[in-house]
Amino acid sequence: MSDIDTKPQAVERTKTKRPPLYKVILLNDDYTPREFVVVVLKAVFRMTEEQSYRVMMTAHQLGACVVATYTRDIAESKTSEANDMGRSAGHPLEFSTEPEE
Ligand code: TYC
Repeated sequence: MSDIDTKPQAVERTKTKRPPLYKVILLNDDYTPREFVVVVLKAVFRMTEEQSYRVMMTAHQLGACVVATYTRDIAESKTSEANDMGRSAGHPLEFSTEPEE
């Protein structure tokens, strides 16, 4: 028998870490028409009429609502796209992005 140690000396692992996620939050205001908020949610976040209406009403009643979570780039670009739609139409509609806990 030879003295050579043939046991594997280390287990090699490839760890694929999930990227941190960011929430997109819809904030309530007193002026943007409800229907417009629904239009933006459907267009930018690909939600159905029912999902959009529910998210809009939650923000309307509670002050804010998490729309969805994405990787940072996507959360930020959807937030600007949605804010641009509000601004272009002359509404104070506001979305913001924050890291998920
Ligand atoms: N509060 C608005 C109104 O009564 C509607 C609205 C809902 C605006 C949700 C923003 O995130 C919002 N016209």
